[in-house]
Amino acid sequence: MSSVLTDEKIPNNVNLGGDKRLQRALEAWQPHFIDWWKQMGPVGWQERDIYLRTAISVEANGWAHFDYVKMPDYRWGIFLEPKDPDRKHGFGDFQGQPVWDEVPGEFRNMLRRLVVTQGDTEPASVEQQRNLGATAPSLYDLRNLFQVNVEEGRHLWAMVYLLHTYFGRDGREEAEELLMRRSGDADKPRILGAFNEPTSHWLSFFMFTMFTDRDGKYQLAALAESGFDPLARTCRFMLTEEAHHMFVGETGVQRVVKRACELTKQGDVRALGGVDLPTIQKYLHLWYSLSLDLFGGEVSSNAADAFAAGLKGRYKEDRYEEHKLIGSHFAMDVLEEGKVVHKDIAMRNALNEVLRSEYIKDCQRGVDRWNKTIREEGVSFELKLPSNKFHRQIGMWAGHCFTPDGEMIDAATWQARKGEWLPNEADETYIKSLMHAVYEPGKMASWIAPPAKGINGLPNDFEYVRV
Ligand code: BYC
Repeated sequence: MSSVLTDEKIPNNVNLGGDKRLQRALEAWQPHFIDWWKQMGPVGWQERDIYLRTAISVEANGWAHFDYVKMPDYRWGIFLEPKDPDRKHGFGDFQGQPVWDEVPGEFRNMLRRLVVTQGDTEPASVEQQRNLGATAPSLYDLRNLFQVNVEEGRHLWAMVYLLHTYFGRDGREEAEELLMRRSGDADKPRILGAFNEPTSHWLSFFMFTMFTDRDGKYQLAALAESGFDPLARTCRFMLTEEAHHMFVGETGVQRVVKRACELTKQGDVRALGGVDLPTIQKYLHLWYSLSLDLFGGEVSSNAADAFAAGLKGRYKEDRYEEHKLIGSHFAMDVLEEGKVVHKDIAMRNALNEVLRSEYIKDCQRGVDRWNKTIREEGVSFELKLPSNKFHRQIGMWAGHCFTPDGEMIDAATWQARKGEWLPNEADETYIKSLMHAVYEPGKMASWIAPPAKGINGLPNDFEYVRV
């Protein structure tokens, strides 16, 4: 099952050649995907050699192959973790029963919605980032951008495989729709909010890969627990690739922070061509709050239903002792008659908030590492995650105004002060003014420190993209 057929049109470890109908359907979708990639993928660079990692198997020690490749020739493949024939439902109403290899009729719509929502984010992020190649701060960063982009393309393939294999005609139609929606388009936007926000410069790209890709980690981890086994198996392997995306984000911001500190010690950071720490804080506020929205409403019957059906679990379900969650509660802040109160909510209905709480802890660990850099540089400043109520567009806190400290304020105060907390037009203009491409191997833009080490053991001045 885990052997890989790389000589086929679509590399895979799912014995695609053994199901001619499915193979034909996916081979028919493939040129549509390539058209979409050429039309909506990275602008320029398509004919250049990029030093990329390609997934070639799911073996822990050797799943990736590094070489120069032109992006449209990237071998987007279908890889699922090997099947465990004894695997049982780990949670929900079917706990202890054998997992499903087919979609049960009564949960078909719910499952399709989860797969489509997950799938939609992948091409969306590629669209959001398509112009960034023109202003890359180094060849190292340019290559990382394209690595993230091609792997988001592969994650789209992962979801399209599920749609084609398990959802018949509707699935094939959904797979086409995934190539039709467009990030930020007023008429046919991407499904989730953050995936319609512009990622128009590299500071936003690094914040996006830190915070929004990290939502991906938690959502994929919750789906990796699924009792629909093909979904669990594909998400497990996607998580392997996802780790690099968050690395790009966390270390990207860390390098901007480091440079900000170096320049702070020399004088006025902006006059010296850097991004000052207060501005970094504003972009942190923005992308963190947009990413919190991606967990859905705080109290959600959708989340309860998906858990009950065994389709979407908690982060690392194994860590918990109880897996049915009937009669248990989660203590959380809720809004009642315009006031914030702390209350017990039925656990199944609170599962979006439970997952969000795990995500918040993970984000805090990253911010702690950035603050360690600031301390090591001897600068007095602390980056902070804002309250989970700050600047929310989805869920209970949407439509109400809160400061980054979580204090409720009226709309007039919000309007008057939001420019202190979120990037304003002047900040955007300033950050964009810094974005000039640096394409000389080993050289970095003025506003970012070099990485600690290169890719795959190579030096920083390796020609990661053949310009
Ligand atoms: N924007 O019950 P509710 C990634 C809708 S990122 C717009 O509160 P639910 C990646 C919701 O659809 C991970 N609409 O929430 C990262 C529902 O609509 P309907 C992506 C939203 O359903 C970087 C209504 O509001 N994966 O992989 O429990 C680069 C009430 O919903 C939003 C997934 O998301 C929003 N933010 O939870 C590349 C996993 N939030 O039904 C990739 C699959 C909610 O009333 N998706 N709504 O029309 C899910 O598990 C769930 O759909 C959500 C929402 C967690 C997103």
